[in-house]
Amino acid sequence: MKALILNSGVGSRMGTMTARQPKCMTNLSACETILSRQLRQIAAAGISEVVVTTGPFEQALISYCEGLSYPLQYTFVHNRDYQDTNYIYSIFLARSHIRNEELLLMHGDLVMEDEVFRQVVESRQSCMAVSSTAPLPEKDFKAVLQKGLIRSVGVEFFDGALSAQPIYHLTRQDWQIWLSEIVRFCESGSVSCYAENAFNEVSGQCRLFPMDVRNMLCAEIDSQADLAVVSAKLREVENRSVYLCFSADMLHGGHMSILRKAAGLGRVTVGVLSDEAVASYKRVPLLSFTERCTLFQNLKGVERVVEQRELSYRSILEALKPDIVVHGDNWRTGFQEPLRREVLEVLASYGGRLVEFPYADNPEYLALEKRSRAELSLPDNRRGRLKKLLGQKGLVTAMEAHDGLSGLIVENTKVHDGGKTFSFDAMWVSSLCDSTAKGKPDIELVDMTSRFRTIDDLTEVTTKPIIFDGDSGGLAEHFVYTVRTLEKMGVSAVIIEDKKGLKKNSLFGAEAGQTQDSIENFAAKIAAGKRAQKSFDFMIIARIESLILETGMEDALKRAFAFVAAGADGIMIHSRKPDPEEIFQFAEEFRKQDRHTPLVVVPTTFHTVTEEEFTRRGINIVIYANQLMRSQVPAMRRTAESILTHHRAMEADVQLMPFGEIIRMIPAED
Ligand code: SPV
Ligand code: MG
Repeated sequence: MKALILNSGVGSRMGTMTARQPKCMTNLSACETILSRQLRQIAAAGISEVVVTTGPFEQALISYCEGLSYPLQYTFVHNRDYQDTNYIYSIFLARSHIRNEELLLMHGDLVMEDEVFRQVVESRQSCMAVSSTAPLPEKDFKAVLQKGLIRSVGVEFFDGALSAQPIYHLTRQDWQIWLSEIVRFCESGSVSCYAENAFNEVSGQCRLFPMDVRNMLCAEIDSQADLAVVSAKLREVENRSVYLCFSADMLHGGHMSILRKAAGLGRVTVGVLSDEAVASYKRVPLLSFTERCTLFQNLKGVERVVEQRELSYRSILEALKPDIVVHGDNWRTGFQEPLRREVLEVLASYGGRLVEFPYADNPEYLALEKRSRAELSLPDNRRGRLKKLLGQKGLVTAMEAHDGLSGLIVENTKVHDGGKTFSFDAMWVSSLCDSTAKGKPDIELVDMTSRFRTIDDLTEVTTKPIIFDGDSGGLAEHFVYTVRTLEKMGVSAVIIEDKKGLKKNSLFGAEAGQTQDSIENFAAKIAAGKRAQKSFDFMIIARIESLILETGMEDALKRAFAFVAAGADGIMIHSRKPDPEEIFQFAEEFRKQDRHTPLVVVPTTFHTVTEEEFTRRGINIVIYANQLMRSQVPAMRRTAESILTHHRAMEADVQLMPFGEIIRMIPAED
């Protein structure tokens, strides 16, 4: 695309300001003239060739353009008869340079905000800037529309017309039609009228669309009074505060494009979403919050970076009160729709506005996101994430997964509520559910090789950190190998319980004839595991069975401190009472002496306690140890019974999910 700027006019209404230089060299501010602003906008849009028609003070204009050092190639076309002709004749003189081109045509005294310029340049169709909100000017251009297209442009139209500004984006085809008519006009001596008179003759053959800029700044400067008004409006525009929020940890063209557009609207503040908020609705960011802040701080056009703690914009908007919030239009539907509604409500409360740009759904960007997920699933990356989460979050939640499919449910289930998004942080590979899925009792009968296969199935299709239920850990001599294998597989933590002999599930309690290991033995096993560990971030968590086996609170606490001293990275305290009191008491006593070691609970029986209360009681990890399996068993049984009862499948169908939906949960490799 080429740009054509018409600068042959005398600008007599500017008084002394045009006595020694052309009007386009009039200063809008200390560091910008009308022309330098236009050329900056042209260069920023990636247009490299500019044709400038000149009139008075041609040499001054040429030197000025060249002195600006924009990456632009200029062609200057002088209209010697500028006193006696109009710009239709200047275009005629320039015709050989602009024939057969897609053209950006603009008057040299036009000042517009970057957003107007961008919209005109990026239009796919021929267009002219109009305003549906501006009052009709007495002497300036107005446009008359017919069937959504511009039919006539001139100063003489009033009825049903819109205020119009002479900046056009013209397709090669439309421009060819108009230019031919300009040539015909000039060759027949019509050189003192507007180029638009020629357009009006052929507008029926063109498809010139109105580009409604409403009350954005787009104005010609004809007089010193115009200059004062436009300069003031420009200052206002450039001081407008613009806010947009990013969760990205990898920047692509789509992000740069929306940032550029935002910068065209004013001074940009970027909100960087907290790690926790990003993880809740998308995935754990590959770059930490601080790194992501640095990324944005160093981008051109970003004036300030702030933290946006939650997905909801309410508190940040109430604090910053930006004039404009910018967002992609993809949030008009789906889970972000309530967020958008809230933004509109807050903006309305103080007179701000929302500007939405088309969302870039580029397959390359989707591929980048896929690569990030793949990155997250790699062992080295996944392993350390539990420790990181513990550092970032008040409470980490883990849900049981016993095969690839239940892993996908844990990975992808999200609940959107009140502008927040909730999802599980981690996966628990339960010995109980892993055994049950195989129809086996939970007595360390399913051997480690088989348990590792379950982990393999999970790591292949998910990215969330894994906490492995290591039962008693077996012999210390075996446990050291288990630790190494788990680390290698990218598991984040193993929890081993202080039992010995034939281990039974804790929910059976002391009646099942279970025996607790001695403190010394178990502490030695933990210490051996810690010595064997190769990576820095793998965690060995000691599980205390004293409350299950009813050996008392004192014993539980004594063990906890001994196991921490032996190197345990966390303590899991278990109970099978519906009343959470003994868990709370343990946490309280433990925290008196140890404020940092993570505490883990499995609230299967004491399920009334909320996550919020656990957080208050000093708990760090809540494991939902068996709920997915317990929901699948009755569903399967109901279906089996229904088919046996009715001797067909139809009656069961209402409770079944169509397989198409199940398949959609399974990631496809491409
Ligand atoms: C498991 O899920 O296998 C556990 C927790 O060990 S519990 O069943 O509560 O003992
Ligand atoms: Mg278990």
